Amino acid sequence: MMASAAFAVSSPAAPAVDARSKVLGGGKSQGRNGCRAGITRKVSGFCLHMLWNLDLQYSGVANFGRVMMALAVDVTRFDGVPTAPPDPILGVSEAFKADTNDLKLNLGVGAYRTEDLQPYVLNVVKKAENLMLEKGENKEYLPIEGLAAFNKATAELLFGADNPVIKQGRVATLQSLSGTGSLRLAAAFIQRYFPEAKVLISSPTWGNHKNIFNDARVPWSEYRYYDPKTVGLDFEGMIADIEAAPEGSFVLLHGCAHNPTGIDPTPEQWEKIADVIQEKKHTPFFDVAYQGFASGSLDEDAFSVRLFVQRGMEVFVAQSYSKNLGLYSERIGAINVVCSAPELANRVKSQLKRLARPMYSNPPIHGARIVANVVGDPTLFGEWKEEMKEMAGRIKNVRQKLYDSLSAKDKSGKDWSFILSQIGMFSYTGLNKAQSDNMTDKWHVYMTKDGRISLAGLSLAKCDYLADAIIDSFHNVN
Ligand code: KET
Repeated sequence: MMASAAFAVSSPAAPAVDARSKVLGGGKSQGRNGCRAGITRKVSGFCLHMLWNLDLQYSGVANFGRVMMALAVDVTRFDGVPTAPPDPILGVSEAFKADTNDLKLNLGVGAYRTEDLQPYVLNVVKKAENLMLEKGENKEYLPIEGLAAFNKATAELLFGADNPVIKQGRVATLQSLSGTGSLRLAAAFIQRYFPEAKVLISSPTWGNHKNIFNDARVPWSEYRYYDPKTVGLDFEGMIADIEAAPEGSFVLLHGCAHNPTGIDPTPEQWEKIADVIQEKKHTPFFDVAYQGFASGSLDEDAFSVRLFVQRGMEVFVAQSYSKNLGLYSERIGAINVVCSAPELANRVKSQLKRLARPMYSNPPIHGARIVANVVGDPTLFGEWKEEMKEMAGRIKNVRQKLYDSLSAKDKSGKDWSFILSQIGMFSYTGLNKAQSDNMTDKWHVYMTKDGRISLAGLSLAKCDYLADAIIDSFHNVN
């Protein structure tokens, strides 16, 4: 392998010793001898011999690239590393960028766009950032647990400032790397302290949930959630599966705006879910990535979490500010663990810190300050709620318009009203993989292959076009 590659070096050229020595591990200052020492460490005697001869015979730099290539082939450790498939959600954005057609529409990732389909930085975020600049704050490391003002604000936003669990100091809150990082940290905690326990995940769920628990080596199984026949919640199936799971499992629940289905349990159904989780001594684990985005109200969207907490249960909650404050790339969120005693919360927190330290040491400060400033300032807090209502309202408008367009254009009599009963950023269209492929290949509509479309990436002006694409894909592709 190496031999044939090395023999390919044929035209006269000087070995660029400095550069080659970098590749081979001998530093510039070591000169030729250093280079050879590097070679001796990394390649076979035969190759060493070949290169030594080249050194003596050739001058110029033209050949250097080929020599280097030959060595790179020989020394690789990566032969056994296959190319990973693109991410089912973030990979869609990459494919969208590469499409040059003017009609293209990105309904893949759940990221809010304006009516002009542009990314949106909230005004309150800009104001909070200006405040930060004015104060001239520094960039020192945060403690492992994050910014104290953020941790206080985020727990209060989630549970309600007057919630007894906060007053009694029963919540372990750690700022972490947005929703994903917070879930991952809790998964590591479960793996370490409950290695026998299983996590129950809804079927379907956000694609990354399975990756997170797989990578943390936490076993998981699915509970029924979506019923394609009713295009609604399979409540009986959900309850039966949670009931049948081994006692002491962790039950992953979407706090609101279930991703990808957009179907949430009713308050009465949440009560029953809490009943069975309590009976089976399971632990609820909420993923709250859309607080305020489902209904437009922060309190309403925290209903499920607060219900479980009010019942005196120990609860995990991962929070994200990607969507509701539009802080996607700031990676700001938190993991909260409600414990039955303050002393337990302290212990749990100390262990979460211990897990975070070797993973990423401590979290970034910028997003934490933004959240703390917005939530901590009554004026900014009020403005945020207004902006959130506007965002949630825009999504509701396109949802309605898409339904109207589909109903007007589709003459088959199909009932599209499920689109109106789904909530949050997404619509789960029921399109299968082949139909979703048709949406992309023929219509340049980028979406995930499970049939999910992000209405946050849709404008009123594009609803008719999207309706045409959906009708064509639904009726003409199997
Ligand atoms: N939970 C859910 C349910 C969720 O939809 C997302 C993101 C996250 C957590 C994590 O978000 P973070 O930015 O880590 O705070 N969902 C969108 C983006 C993504 O897949 O990463 C999406 O479903 O499009």
